Amino acid sequence: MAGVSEDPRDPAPQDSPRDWPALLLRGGCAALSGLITGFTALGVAELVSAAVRPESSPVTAVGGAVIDLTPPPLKDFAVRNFGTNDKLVLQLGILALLALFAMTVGVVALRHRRSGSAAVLVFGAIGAVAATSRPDGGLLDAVPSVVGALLASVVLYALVGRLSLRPSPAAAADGDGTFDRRGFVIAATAAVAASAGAGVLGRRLNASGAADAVASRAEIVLPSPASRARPVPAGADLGIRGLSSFTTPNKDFYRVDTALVVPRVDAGSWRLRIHGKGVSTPLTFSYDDLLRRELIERDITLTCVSNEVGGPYVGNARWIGVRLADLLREAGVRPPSKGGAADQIVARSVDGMTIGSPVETVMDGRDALLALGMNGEPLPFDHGFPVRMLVPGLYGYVSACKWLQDLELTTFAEYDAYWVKRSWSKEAPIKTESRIDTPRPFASPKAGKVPVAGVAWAQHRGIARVEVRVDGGDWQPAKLAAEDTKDTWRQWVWEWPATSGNHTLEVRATDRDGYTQTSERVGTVPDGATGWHSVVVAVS
Ligand SMILES: Nc1nc2c(c(=O)[nH]1)N[C@H]1C(S)=C(S)[C@@H](COP(=O)(O)O)O[C@H]1N2
Ligand SMILES: [Mo]
Repeated sequence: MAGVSEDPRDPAPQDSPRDWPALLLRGGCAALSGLITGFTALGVAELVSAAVRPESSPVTAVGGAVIDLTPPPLKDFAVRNFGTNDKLVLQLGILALLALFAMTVGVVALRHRRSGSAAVLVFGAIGAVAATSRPDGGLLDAVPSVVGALLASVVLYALVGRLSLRPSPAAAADGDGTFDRRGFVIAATAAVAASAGAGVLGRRLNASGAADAVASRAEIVLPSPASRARPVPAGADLGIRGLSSFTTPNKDFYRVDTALVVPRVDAGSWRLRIHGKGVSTPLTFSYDDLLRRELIERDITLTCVSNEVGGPYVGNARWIGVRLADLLREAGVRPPSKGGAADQIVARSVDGMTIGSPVETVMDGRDALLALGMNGEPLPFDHGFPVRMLVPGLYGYVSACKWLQDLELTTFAEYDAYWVKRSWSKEAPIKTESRIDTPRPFASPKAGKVPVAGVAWAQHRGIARVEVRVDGGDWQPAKLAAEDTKDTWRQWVWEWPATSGNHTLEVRATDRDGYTQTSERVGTVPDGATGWHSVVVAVS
């Protein structure tokens, strides 16, 4: 043994050089086994989720849990920076983490086969816990994660087994070995093919569940409303280039919700329950029950509390629905001012969202709706099909529950809805706001007459005045477009005699209560942003 290092700490004796390419190949195959294992878990879980429900698939469930657990400032950051792509970014992030973890587990399994498989089961348990603890989750929702993880742990055990060393005549001399490369490739290919098959089939089945909902929507013919909205006045839309259109087309209407999978509810089996404190007659309605009632049509501008000054989360549509106050009265509900026991109405969606609105506001005579139609068609899935709530004058998170299925009368003292638990205000009337749509920030219009135009809103109060100023100078009155209703936004324009150079444009609105927007900048949490929208332009 002369010349051979006896030091057990020496990993690579000099005269017995390790076969690095072979080591790397084996390690790489181990990491690949881990990846394939992760793929198996997800593919199988997707297939099983088709038998349970699409939302129970682990990536969706973990994503939903992450959304619920994310602290509001971070959520705000995500919405601001990724916009409506925030959910895609979240899912890609989860997949990337999962891939890293899976490769690590594969390498660990090379040394400790059982520990590797155990780690896969732990990951399955995380998916199972996330799925069952979703607000609308049940024990059954654990099944896709559990079955996926069990099969995946077996796959990992089998794949890594193919990587065990077989002493070869050449390797025996220096302690390195080779593994059954052909066996590994066959096993890995089989695992990938089976997992992909399960995943694709699962996706198909989940999509066909949605097909019933799509078919139910396609069959709906909205009857003409008993009370029509009056036609939008001719002068409500100034038709200026770059200015938001008065009515926001459905495809351009902002979307804000926590749903990773947009719920696809079959209108045929949909039911709405009204129950709770002070309800003398609990009621249940089907979609057809609502369609047969007196329908009203109204223009209402919806706004999100997460809208930053100058932000995009506001839109105006023509809605068709039934008066919520009528249904409440039929159920025996009285507002608190008439001795009613409940001051909060909590709307629950099929995906477990809870949204609480003041009973007093809903019953004060304004057009609080259970909406079935949006801009002449049944509600799009993204916007709450089959039925959503709308209360003119209140931010969406306290009024506009989509995919509605339950209305419970309770009190603000007794129950905090989803966003209230996350530090947003219990009550949140929409603040008076204005936004410059054109010119765009950093635009470079030519010197001369430049139309500065935008929208202003103060739902259920109405806009009385809009003013613009340049470089902190005197406020100039803007021309207001014709008012549709006090529940809708209002366009405005000011002809700016622009001179060349850099300029800052600012806007402020005054509502019909006489309140003028404050210059004080506050963020969106807890009850909506304030401050003046400003735009910097370089006039050439
Ligand atoms: N079920 C459900 N309804 C919901 C939400 C949600 O996350 N889930 N978000 C609310 C919020 S915060 C807003 S601003 C409005 C947005 O409605 P839209 O997406 O149709 O514009 O929906 C409200 N209704
Ligand atoms: Mo919102």
